Amino acid sequence: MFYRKGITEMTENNTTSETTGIHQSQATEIPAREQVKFYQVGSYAIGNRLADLKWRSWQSSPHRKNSLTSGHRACQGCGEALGARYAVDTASVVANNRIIAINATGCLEVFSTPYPETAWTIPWLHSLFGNTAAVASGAAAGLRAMGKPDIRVIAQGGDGGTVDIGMGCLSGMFERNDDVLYICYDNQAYMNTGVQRSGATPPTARTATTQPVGPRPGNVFTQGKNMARIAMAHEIPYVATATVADLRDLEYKVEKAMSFRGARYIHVLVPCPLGWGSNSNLTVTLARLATQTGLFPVFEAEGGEITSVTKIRRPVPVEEYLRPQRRFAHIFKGPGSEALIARLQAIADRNISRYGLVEMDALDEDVQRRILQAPHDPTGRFAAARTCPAPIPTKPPSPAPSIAPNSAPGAASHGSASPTPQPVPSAS
Ligand SMILES: Cc1ncc(C[n+]2csc(CCOP(=O)(O)OP(=O)(O)O)c2C)c(N)n1
Ligand code: SF4
Ligand SMILES: [Mg+2]
Repeated sequence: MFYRKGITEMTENNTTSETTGIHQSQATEIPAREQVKFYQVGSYAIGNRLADLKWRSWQSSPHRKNSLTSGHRACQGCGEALGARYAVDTASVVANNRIIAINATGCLEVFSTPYPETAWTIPWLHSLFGNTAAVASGAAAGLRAMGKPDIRVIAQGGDGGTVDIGMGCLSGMFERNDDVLYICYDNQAYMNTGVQRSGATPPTARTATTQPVGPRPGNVFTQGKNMARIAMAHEIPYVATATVADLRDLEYKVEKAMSFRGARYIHVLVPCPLGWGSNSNLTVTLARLATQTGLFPVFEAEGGEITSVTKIRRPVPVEEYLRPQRRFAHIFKGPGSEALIARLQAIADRNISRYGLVEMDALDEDVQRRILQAPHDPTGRFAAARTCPAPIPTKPPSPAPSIAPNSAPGAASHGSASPTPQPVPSAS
């Protein structure tokens, strides 16, 4: 495991007491001054002091980079700040601090670099809103041309900068397999400019541009853009999803991504208290609920194939995730609320069966049945397409051309050099 390898190296460094001054306990391999707070054994909390070093977060290491340091202006409880700190610190440590970050316009860029200040302690470059992947590709190519391939390039952007305006550049980066790790911090809307809908905004969610009014309040029921699957379709070396609820998993995935050369993509769910209308102390809880409901599957893929999935012990009903967020408050009011919640539940259930998120045998029969019967088309888009009435013709249809008897089938196909068959003149 890459993550364990990195930590082991750190442990070996720590034993050199001339450099660290920390005494190592033979029995536990944990530095003596860390042996406090017994109640934390087995916990997965940040700074888990008694866990074996190989399981600890880079954030508990005195050797961490601290790439996004104090002084930034993110809101209290900002998932994006939390995710970026863990992701970039890990990438920096793994790259021996030989790293450069390219950042799309968006909250992360704005709150970390109010001119002329910066909260970044690594080389960092602001691109435009939509060309981050192209700028990162150029940086990687430039470093290669300068004979400095040891300097690693990461690119980062919000969901708007990634799945909407930046998607063309990102697809090109994937297709060329440029040596860049792209991290998308998905808070499911354009937060920096006042919470407008993006291609990653979930169905029914209220945003500034999807108001909770009318017969279908909030965002429309669509598939959205599943960027992780789009990245997988490019068959790049590594794709992963993660959330700020499991920061060690995020660190592990960044570390693993950095072990590959070529294009890599990590999609991190980062709750936004301001845009989601949630309490700032619920950021981690909501990220966890997003995965435990099945709404946000957490997995890894290599070369376009899924290689690991984070299982859910017990699927949580989607209401538990939706209720604490004011962006979904309207769906709990009004006559159609049960049907709306059922449709969202169907999306979660479909993910559960599609990604194999649960051990079915461990579930109650009614939950098993609900998941197995989850509609293949929870957003109703395909059904809508099938039932769409035929367009009303605006002028009478012209008579169907009769084909001359000696013309071969398919002779009129596109681009054919054969003479176009002429309609037989009508007798009248
Ligand atoms: C071409 C262009 N259009 C619009 C903007 C305005 N703009 C800046 S950031 C942003 C939204 C960013 O949303 P997202 O990428 O999801 O990042 P978030 O702020 O949510 O983290 C917009 C619309 C811009 N900077 N450039
Ligand atoms: S608006 Fe949301 S994403 Fe932006 S800084 Fe605040 S909490 Fe973070
Ligand atoms: Mg966003």
